[in-house]
Amino acid sequence: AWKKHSVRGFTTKDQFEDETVRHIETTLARSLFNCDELAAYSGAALAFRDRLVIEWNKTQQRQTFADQKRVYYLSLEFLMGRALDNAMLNVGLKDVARAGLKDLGFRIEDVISQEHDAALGNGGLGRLAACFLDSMATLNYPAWGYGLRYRYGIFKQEIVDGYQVEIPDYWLDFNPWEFPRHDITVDIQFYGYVRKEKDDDGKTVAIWEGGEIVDAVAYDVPIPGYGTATTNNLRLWSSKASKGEFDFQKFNSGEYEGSVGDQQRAETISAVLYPNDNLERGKELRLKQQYFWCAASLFDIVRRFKKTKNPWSKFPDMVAIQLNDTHPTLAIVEMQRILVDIEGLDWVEAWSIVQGTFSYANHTVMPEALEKWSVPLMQNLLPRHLQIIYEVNSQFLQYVEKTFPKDRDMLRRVSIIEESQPKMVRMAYLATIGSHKVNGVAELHSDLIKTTIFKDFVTIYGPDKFTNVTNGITPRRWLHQANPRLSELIASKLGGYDFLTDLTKLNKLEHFLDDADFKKEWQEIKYANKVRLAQHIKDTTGVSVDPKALFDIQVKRIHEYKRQQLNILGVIHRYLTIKAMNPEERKKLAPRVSIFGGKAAPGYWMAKTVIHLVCSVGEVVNNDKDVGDLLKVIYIEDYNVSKAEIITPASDISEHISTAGTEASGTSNMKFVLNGGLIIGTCDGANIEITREIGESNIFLFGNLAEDVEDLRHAHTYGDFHLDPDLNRVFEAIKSGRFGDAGRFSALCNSIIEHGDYYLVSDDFNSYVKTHELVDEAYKDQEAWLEKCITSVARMGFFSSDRCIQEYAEMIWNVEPLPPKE
Ligand code: DL6
Repeated sequence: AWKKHSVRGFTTKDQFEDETVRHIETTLARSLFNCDELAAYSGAALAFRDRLVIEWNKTQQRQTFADQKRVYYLSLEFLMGRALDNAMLNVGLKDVARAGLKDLGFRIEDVISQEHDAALGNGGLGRLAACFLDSMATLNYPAWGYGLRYRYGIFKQEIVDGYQVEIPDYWLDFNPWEFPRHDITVDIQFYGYVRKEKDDDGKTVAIWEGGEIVDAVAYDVPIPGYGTATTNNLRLWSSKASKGEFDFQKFNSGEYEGSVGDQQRAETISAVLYPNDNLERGKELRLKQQYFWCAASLFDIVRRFKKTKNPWSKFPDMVAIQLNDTHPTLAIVEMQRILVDIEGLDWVEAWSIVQGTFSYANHTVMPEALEKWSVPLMQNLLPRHLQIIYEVNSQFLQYVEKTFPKDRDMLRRVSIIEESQPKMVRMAYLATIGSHKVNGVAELHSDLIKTTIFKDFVTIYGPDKFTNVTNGITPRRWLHQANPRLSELIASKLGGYDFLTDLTKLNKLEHFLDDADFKKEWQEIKYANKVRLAQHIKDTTGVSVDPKALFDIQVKRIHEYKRQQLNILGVIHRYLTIKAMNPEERKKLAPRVSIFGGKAAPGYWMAKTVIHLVCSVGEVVNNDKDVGDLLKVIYIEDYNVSKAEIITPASDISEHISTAGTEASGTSNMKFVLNGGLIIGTCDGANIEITREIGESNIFLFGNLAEDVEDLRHAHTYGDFHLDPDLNRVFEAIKSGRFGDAGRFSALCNSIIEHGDYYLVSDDFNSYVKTHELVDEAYKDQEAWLEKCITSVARMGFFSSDRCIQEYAEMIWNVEPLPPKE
């Protein structure tokens, strides 16, 4: 009887329209007479959601019955962006939807743009997690993501009078993509104390008691693969007061307000994403978030494993848990607690299961971003976990002492506990000790971690524990969805869209370098993308920019190490140079639009000053009639994933100019090149591998190398610092008040002039300016420029996140794909 009721998704335009209208009228209870774009979006999203759910259920069933190893990707951030367009493309029904929506009186682009970005991340780390989910589903890996369901994602940025203002991002008004699972609720304990007692066999057992309980409620989000029926699950946890805590005790005794207060306190745990990128603040609520999410996820994973009735020794054969940076490191400790305290395994056996299960990806070497938690804080919040950390540390140090008896200082250096005031738990060390593999995210970065933060660990464990997996991006979102015309043009030449699942196929594009029609169309597409961005700039800032000018773009989080300050100081240099040019010289110059975008962490004052400087320079330059279209300076507010989809395809050149050795990988560099833009960059992160793939003549590299950075910084601290003369001229202009009140920028200028220039702005300035001159020259020869762009796209195959996921699967997780049956 069940079979005849099986649900089928729509496949035709008429069925899509029926489904959309049905949802608008019934699920949303909206009359068709006042159906606006938002209602059309909601109806279409629900129609697509139904389709996803059908495959999602089948995928989950298949994975359960297959009883094979699964991977669990633990990430505190998933920067998903919009889901509808992605769902349409992945299930291959965008044309059906376009036609259906047109019938109903809507343009598909207007409908898609109604969706609020799911912005549960700060930047590269969270977006990487989103690309990985797409690749894992596309490659049919049995994989789950686990994260937190923040009520407020990354703040919305408004630029008011040239300053960043933060507005809360409440994104859950209407979110058709999640399914609350009120039946899947886990009790999470905090605080309390640990009691030791003897069990029946005389073994001492630890019992964690008291404290408070908060409920974790699961919300599931379907993740469709591209061109496959596999639809994986992203499970996000939301916090809620535990029923036992809330309902009766206080309420019945008349403490109504108190009980509501408890409820609010519990809900605070998953309320807001911490808005810091590459910066840790050590706040108790953040640690609470981390434990809440790790404990709920581990409970879920263990429960699923126990259903298989396999012995514990099989756990690492059935479960791979990937840590996205150190934020989920408590999962290691929680797993050991479950095995020893709850399941009664012997310590050593438990620890070997833990190490066999976990792997850790490091995403930064910068000291300010490395997580450390104060011991007293952890003692109070998670008393049993701290004991376990001490025990893990003690056994590890005993091993180190035995193996390296001559290096007495090594124990201090590698201890999980830093002997500071207060003592601190070094999470990167704990993650390394508790994992079987540790990887960096680009070659240079993976080499650097082996010679800096993990140097001693390479000595202790040998080099094989450490590996590299260079980051990648999903070509579905970052080419096909963001740049549909370019994707279509490529498909027309390569005989189909296979390149979207095997990006190395792009290399055939090099055969068309002499095809005049192809090149003309390529150029027209780039121009159309620039027109679209110019329109967005006009609509949002009121400034008109000429789409024929060279678009020079730097969009990413604002951070001193990413050096937006170098860029804007370079722009001022350009402005001063133009002002000093005669008309003949000016005629030779390619007009430029310098475009910036990105959010500053609310408490990061220097980053906010950089934003203010960009806006102040824009105010002067854009209103200088003498300069006209030769230079425009734009700040695009509220840079997010959906804006990136408009901005990325419109660049001629983009900037990836971090101080060498500071950017672990970068991923927007890959997105820009894949969309036919060239890049100016330092020898840092993935820029190096991009250069190797596309060829040195297709990239504009400049600046000092990572190996020289330490010496330069050292020299600066001993007074060996020379301010670049061109940079000095720029500072003089700022100090003269040419860009508004100079006082507002003095700290920024002085960080370079007087305080050691930690990010080597002055050391790299000359090389940066000269390289921009090469860019100007190269842009004049449009034919050669175009050839560089096409050649680069053709050689970007390596940077697909599919390649990256395959490397993780084979080298680190040891999981096999589980494709749907035909
Ligand atoms: O690996 C993804 C991304 C890299 O591309 C960036 O270079 C890197 O800065 C970023 N790292 C972080 C570290 N945050 N923490 N903790 O966001 O990861």
